[in-house]
Amino acid sequence: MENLKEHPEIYSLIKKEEERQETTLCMIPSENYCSKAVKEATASVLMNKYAEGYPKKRYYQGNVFIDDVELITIEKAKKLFNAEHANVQSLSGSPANMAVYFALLNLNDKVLAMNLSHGGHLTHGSKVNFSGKLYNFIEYEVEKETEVIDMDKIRKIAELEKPKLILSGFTAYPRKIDFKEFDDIAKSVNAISMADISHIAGLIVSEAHPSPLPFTDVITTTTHKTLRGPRGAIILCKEKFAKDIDKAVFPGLQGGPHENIIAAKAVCFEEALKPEFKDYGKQIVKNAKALAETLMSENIKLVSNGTDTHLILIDLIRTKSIGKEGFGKDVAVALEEAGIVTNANSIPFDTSTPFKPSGVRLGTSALTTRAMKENEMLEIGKYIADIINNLSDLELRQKIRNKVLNLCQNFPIYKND
Ligand code: DSN
Repeated sequence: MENLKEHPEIYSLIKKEEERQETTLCMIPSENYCSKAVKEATASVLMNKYAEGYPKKRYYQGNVFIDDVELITIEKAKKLFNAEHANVQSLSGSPANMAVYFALLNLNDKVLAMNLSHGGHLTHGSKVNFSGKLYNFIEYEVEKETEVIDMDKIRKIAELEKPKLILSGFTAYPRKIDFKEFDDIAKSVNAISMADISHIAGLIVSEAHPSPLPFTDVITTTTHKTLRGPRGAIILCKEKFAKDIDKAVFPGLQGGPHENIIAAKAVCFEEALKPEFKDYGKQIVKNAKALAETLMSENIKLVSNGTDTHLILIDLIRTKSIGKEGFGKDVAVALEEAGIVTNANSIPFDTSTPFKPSGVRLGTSALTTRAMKENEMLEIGKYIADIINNLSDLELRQKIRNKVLNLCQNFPIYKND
């Protein structure tokens, strides 16, 4: 970053952020550390080029190499996910979901999706989001007893409501998703099946979670979570939806695609096609299970009592040492002081507000990228439990901070590559 030194304010903040990432444990389940190759593609001269349109059908000259970049990315996306069609231009997860709705729905059409505080996403029909304002979203939820979705209930809602689209795929749900059953339900009521696999795409391509392909009609995914690529998204679909999806992305919603990011997506897909990525995805789940077991053995209550994925949701209301609603943020702040970066999150049937939620969301994908395994999860699980079970002990946070620093030094992200 020699040239960036001429811009000292930004240079020094980037250096500080680099140091923060190296010296803390990233346990936000939607984050990861991309490879140096992904970073290099992102920072390349492809940044300079306008390429409105699609390969071989551009509105600007000079796209001879850019066309190849995008075509290669499309082919790799199709191969990685076993998809009929891929649009790789979506800027991120929300625009990708927006493009699907714009392509396949009319305003006010009925969509069946998961409630936000039960694990859905803002773009899955939240009232404060364009999705909830423009379309008629009806919701399913997890069961109170098991905190898992009941497919029979979802089928009944679908039969009664006859939605035009049924959406699966979640942002705060620790359990396996039965995409086949979702698709069957959609087919039985003549609805389009859609899966937003943003969180678990890396697990799917590692065969650590069943895939919604090739049977689901439309799939969206971000590329920067468990998939470990650049910040962005893609849309995969059956050939019969391809034209409508492409038209919705451009010219419907977006202008010039970010071809530097598209190249970085190709690098990410190439990395994910390698056999070692399968080991990575499987290790993410092993790590999450080890962490979940440790937390539960230390009397920390987990939503659904465990995990099948990369994600763990702590229920602080039913964790004895807290036992009250609204403590998610306090716990997330305490953990950050100890160098463990998580996020406060609502839990199913949360009695508190989204601004003061009662849960904490954890994930193991970034730590697994650092080559941490089950032993490290046991250690980190104990640190997390100690902090939660002794929330007013400021000295303890500092002691754990030092241990976390040591752990980070032993598992560098970029420094020793
Ligand atoms: N912000 C993402 C997450 O953290 O799950 C979803 O968009």
